[in-house]
Amino acid sequence: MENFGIEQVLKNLGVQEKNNGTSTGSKSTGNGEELKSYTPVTGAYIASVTATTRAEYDQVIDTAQQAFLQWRDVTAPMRGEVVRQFGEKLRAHKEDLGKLVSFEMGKSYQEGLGEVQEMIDICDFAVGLSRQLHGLTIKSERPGHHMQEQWHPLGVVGIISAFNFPVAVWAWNTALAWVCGDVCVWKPSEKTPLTGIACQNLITETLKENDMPEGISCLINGDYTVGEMMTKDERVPLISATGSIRMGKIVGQTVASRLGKSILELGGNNAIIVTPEADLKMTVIGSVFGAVGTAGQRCTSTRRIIIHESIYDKVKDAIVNAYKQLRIGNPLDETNHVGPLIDTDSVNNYLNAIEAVQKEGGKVIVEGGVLEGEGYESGCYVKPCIVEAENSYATVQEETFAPILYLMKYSGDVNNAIAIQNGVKQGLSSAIMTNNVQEAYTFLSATGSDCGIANVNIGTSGAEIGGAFGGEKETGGGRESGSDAWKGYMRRQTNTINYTDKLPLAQGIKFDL
Ligand code: UN1
Repeated sequence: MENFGIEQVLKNLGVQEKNNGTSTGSKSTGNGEELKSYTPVTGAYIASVTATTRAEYDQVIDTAQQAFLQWRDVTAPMRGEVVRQFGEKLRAHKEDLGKLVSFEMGKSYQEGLGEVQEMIDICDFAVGLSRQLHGLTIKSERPGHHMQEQWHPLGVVGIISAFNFPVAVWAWNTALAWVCGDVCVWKPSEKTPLTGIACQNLITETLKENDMPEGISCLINGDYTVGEMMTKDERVPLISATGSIRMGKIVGQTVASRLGKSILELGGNNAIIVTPEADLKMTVIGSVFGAVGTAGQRCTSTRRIIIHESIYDKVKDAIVNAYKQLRIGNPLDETNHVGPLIDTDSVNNYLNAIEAVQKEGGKVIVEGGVLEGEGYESGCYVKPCIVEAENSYATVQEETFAPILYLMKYSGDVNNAIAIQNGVKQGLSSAIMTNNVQEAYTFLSATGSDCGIANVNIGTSGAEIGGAFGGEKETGGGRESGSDAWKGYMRRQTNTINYTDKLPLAQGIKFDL
């Protein structure tokens, strides 16, 4: 393995040469098959984790259930205190964890640090929340009666996360779930198991320092068959899954068939509308970062730019020119803008999409392709590519997790652009670039964007943790992170308390004995 200081980083984070991929907080040897982690940065092998066996999984759930019995009784502000301390550990290890994210997943070091910052921010948010898990009081129709609504913990929460945000998405879920009194079982992507080990080590330390039971944070590893153990398991009342629409449909249906709850955060097909009143400079920065940041592997990445015909050529030329400045290469080198795709399967999907869209009539205006030669040995580095295309093309309708940007024109008023923007099955993120208040508010109105996220004069990616994160339609409808997303991790209970010595019935029903 080439050395980017990664050996030291792994050591600092307690990641070994061979790791037990199954953990309830104590160390033991895993029995399952070895999952090997390779970096897309150089193609080198980093380390391995064992996949979770059925027997190990059952033990994990047992331990988690035991832990829940204690954890739900710890006061919410005390649970918040534990999460606060976890946030402190993340602060202390921000550089190490950011570097490991960058090395194992391939995003730029800046973005790796940004991802750890999102974890720290959601911990802070959860700490505040731990004193604000508010219910309601409700006026009763009966004299001498009081009604209220309370929120109680659910139990074991299963978290399935994707490779592209290997640590932040786990934190959005787990920090909230913990202050809510739930315990969590996490299955990270099999493409990024080592960042999972590093996070589990940090939380295990925090729990031990607080004398909290093993099992509040559990880790399992493996392919979809391991995920399926959880989705089918009635002992896991909530599954929160982030990933492809294909995966989400299977997870959603499996969990629904046992009437469990799920939070699904699936694919996007995010567009920026550029109107004649857009600021060109902001449009270019927002579009280019949205399309090539994380090598187009965010669920919020910008896939489509819908430009008014009157300014189409100007905007197109400005974006094409900006693409000429992009530096592609080792993401740990901070002068590079674009790192590698996660693996060669992803590279093939990228190549296939470029070929397919051309067959449908798409015109490539910034050439794609796989980079070869020194520094590109992993075979995962590709050129961000731009295609002029129609929204109706099958390829444009699909989310390809790679830096391919589709440009398209609209004519007439902003409603025509909104119709194109909404004319896909996904509904995660959307944006409009305009300084015209009528256009902006039309876009945000009930007849505007149909996405979970709709921005004005900001790109489609890079959401802050304070808002609820997720989308509509095939994006799955789930909400994670800020606002009142915490309610998804709790069960609601309605209480009616009678403080009289009479028992009047609701709806005025008379029942005298
Ligand atoms: C994802 O790609 O799954 O809004 C999450 C963003 C990030 C999160 C993306 N804060 O781009």
